[in-house]
Amino acid sequence: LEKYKGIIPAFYACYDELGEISESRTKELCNYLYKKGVKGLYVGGSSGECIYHSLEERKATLKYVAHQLKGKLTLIAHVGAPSTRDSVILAKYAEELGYDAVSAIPPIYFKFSESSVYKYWTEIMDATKMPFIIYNIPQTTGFDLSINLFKRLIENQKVIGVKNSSMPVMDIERFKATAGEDFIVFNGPDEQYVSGRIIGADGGIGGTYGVMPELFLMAEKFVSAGDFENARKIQHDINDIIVALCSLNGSLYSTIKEMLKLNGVYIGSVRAPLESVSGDDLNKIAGIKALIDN
Ligand code: NAY
Repeated sequence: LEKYKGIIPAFYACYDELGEISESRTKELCNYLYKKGVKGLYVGGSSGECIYHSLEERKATLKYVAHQLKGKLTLIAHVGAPSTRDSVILAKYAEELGYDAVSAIPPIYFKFSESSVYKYWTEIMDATKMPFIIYNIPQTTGFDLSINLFKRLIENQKVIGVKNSSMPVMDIERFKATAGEDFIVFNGPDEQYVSGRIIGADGGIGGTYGVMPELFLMAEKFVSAGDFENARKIQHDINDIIVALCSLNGSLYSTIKEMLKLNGVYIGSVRAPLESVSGDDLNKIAGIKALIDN
């Protein structure tokens, strides 16, 4: 399980000038993050704008990333889709491509009972031989993974981890305490990376790692070394940056993509209804980048 322990950026959707998924730009972002020294990539999740992509587009992104980085980085495919059918299709495709693990949010839009969610995740697991990582993100899905359901799920040997994006860091501690040492808990909220690690997370998957991988890698280095004083300082800097990133008029991912442009990485903007940064707020991008560079 060592290959899952570390900094795993949530991969961004890469578009061409017309807003279509771009193979060359997807590969360019792969190379950029690979050179930064991250542990792996979480492909097609929230930051990947997966819910705005067709099945074919999601397959394309999974394929381009695998072709570029398979065997070089730990690759986790997020396959959660509105229907179980489509989630299973994506899981099988990720297995064909050689991904290390699959992961999924619970089903969305309607309210689902714990038994429906259990069934959904189990059907995805049954579809392949791959390890599975539960994705708990109650603030966007409205479904909060309970310890009872968690206990039922981890009876299945395929479940090797949980990516926990709920805000209480205590949830990380509870999942870890319930599942034991041979189980990976990923910190979800980037604003709490250091606290998540200290309370029991083995690493993290995050939407802002891609724009400041150096800072998260440094935070991780300090936490691993037991240097909490310095880890806390880096987290403080990270949080100033996240607050600034979230203060502009477009979506967070649009801001992040504008910042990447300043680093020479062009991956387009975001797909509507997500909004692009516009007007005067575009002039603030360089200032936020300066926060990272310093
Ligand atoms: C994914 O699947 O893309 C992620 O892992 C992103 C998780 C993000 N949470 C939400 C609600 O979007 O990384 C966080 C988030 O961007 C970060 O904490 C900044 O708020």
